[in-house]
Amino acid sequence: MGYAYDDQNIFARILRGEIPNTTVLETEHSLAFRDLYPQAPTHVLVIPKGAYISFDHFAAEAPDTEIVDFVRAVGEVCRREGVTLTAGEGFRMISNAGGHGVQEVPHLHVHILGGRPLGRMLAKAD
Ligand code: DGP
Repeated sequence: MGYAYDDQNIFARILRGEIPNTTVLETEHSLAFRDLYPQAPTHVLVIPKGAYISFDHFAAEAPDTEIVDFVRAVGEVCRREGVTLTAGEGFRMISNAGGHGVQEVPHLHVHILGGRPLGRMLAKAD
């Protein structure tokens, strides 16, 4: 079974300019903007402009140019937010996928969180 992308998801609508966002960085193939419900002083979402649901979808089907652009965009956001190991105190990247990953928006996004100690990676499972 292939990947079935829903082009009515919120981030697709942001990419079409139908919903406003607070942009941190825009590149040829990627967009980074602030999470609406920040969980840390830095909470930025980085998304590819292409129609990919999840990281596995992106890794399987995106051209190399889009993958390089996306990875570089993540690094540049970290630099701009001052959370790199050269200028700051570090960060966490999270990319939720599917039901077990508790993904709410079915367009690939990486959360970049930082600006405070973030605690352990996972809370205990329910
Ligand atoms: P996830 O569970 O990984 O799919 O997280 C989706 C994130 O998207 C969540 O942290 C809240 C954020 N979010 C949802 N709707 C909007 C929106 O309209 N604008 C922005 N900037 N963020 C949103």
